[in-house]
Amino acid sequence: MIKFKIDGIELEVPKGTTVLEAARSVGIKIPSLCYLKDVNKSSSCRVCVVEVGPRLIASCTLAAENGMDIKTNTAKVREARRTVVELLLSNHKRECTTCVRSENCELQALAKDLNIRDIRFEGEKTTCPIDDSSTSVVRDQEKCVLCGRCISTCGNVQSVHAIGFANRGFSTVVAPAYHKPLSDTVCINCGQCIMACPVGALHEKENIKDVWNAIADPDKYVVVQTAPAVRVALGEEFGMPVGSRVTGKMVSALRKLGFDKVFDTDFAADLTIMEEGTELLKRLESGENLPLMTSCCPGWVKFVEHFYPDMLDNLSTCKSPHQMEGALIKSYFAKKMDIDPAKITVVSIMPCVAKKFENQREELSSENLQDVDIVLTTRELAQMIKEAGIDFANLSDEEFDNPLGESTGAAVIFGATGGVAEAALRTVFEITAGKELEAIDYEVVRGTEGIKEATIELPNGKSINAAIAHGLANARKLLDMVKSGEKKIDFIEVMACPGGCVTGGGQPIIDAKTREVMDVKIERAKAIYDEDKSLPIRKSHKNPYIKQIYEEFLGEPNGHLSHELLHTHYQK
Ligand code: HC0
Ligand code: SF4
Ligand code: SF4
Repeated sequence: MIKFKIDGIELEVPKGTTVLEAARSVGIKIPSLCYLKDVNKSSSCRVCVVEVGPRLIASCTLAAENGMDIKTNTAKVREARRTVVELLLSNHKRECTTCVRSENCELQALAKDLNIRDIRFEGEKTTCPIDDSSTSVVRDQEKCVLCGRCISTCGNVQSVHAIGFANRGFSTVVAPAYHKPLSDTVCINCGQCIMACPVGALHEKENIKDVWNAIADPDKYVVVQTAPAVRVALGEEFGMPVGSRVTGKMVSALRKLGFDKVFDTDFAADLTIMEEGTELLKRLESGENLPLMTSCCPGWVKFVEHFYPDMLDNLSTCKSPHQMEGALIKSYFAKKMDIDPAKITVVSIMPCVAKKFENQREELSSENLQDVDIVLTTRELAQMIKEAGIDFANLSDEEFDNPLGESTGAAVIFGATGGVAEAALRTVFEITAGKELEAIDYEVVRGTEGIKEATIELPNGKSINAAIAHGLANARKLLDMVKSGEKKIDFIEVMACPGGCVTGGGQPIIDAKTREVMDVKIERAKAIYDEDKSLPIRKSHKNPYIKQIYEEFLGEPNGHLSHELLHTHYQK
């Protein structure tokens, strides 16, 4: 153990602890900007300087040593921090009142805390065109503070390396290789860089106006659907604690916004289990294209396309649930209601920015109509609710519309890593057993371990080796083990975002300080599993509307119409 002093307080910490971590552990507040727990330690911004003897040193990379006497609050420290932030602001596009991150900006908060009222330095400014080439992520280098948090996320957490530092000195910017537009790179659109960015330099491609226009158009029938993970995060945008469940209020808000029908992506998640479960049993039988890999995360699908094209046939042919839901809205529902499908606009509310890429893929349309027309993130929905002046916190609970709004607990858990696998196991196990099963909580596939494995013995004497990865660096490790023959796996679930969709790139942004004291993916996942427990039906094949849609319309899982509407194929 290391013994040392910070501001006169005697501390004992394990070797390797940084001064910043030690100080924060006893409630001493040291501001920082580039530091992001478990992701980025670069000491590039110098905001976290402390006094060590005669020197000022960045505390985020300074390991505590025996006998140190650290001072965090001297005139010299305060002045140094103020100078650093003023210099950052002197080369920052300061359009705070109209910035997408206004009031949720770590630079703005720093300037406020440090009482910066004017900027002593005015000089050259970085000029760089906005890169809005991507369907999902917009880059504005004139707001970038060069903290490197996005680069570390893309490289270390996702193992994608789509962006890095380019140029030198004052000309340094964050950019893809050869300054290519982001759309021309291996970027898989996960938006985890947005979640890491402390300022407004990275944000989602906004589609709010498109939705207002559709709602205002009398010729359009506008249907909305909501992803599993949105209901456990939307409340945070209205000051509610992380992990608040706001399903009923969300439905109520969507009706007030003017949508004609409010459906639930969870219905199609149940349907995915029927389709993908059947596909798994068939592949286990034939031994072809194993392991079966889930295909509901568009970030993951694109990752396979870029980095493991030889494994494309292993992906499930199922479209992702919100695409299935869109296809059914424009076929089954349109027919039931006698509405021309071309007049229907399907809007998906997703915790995800990759879904803004997915809905535009040619592989995901039926009869020349896009399954889903517009994708909004959880953040964009919150923005619309605020714009409409809806008092979200005081809304009463409302129910989804039917027939495409009824779902089970198995569908809700799709939002957390391991959820798709657990939902599939609940159904596959019971179908193979041919009888009702009580023990349906597969704890072994839950939790935040990067790679999880489970062998499930089926009642018919066969077994399934399942593996689950979240965060693409983990997925890469897993696939490499499968390819080398080190692991024999039958079923793989991957979600690109660490934690799964609960912490997707479209969710409310959690600042670095909060990320230090709380694991947001755990809190939101808890809410997801609580929602599952609260529902009367918790297995996809028990959803009465799923039974009905097969009887009335689809026929059987993996049948002809299912293949036409609900499945696709990704090609090299
Ligand atoms: Fe997900 Fe989904 S669970 S990808 O993570 O499968 O975005 O929440 O909507 O489509 O259902 C995201 C979340 C979904 C889909 C579902 C799946
Ligand atoms: Fe990297 Fe994901 Fe950001 Fe693309 S969206 S640059 S893959 S972190
Ligand atoms: Fe989108 Fe979920 Fe995949 Fe993240 S894990 S890219 S939020 S689908």
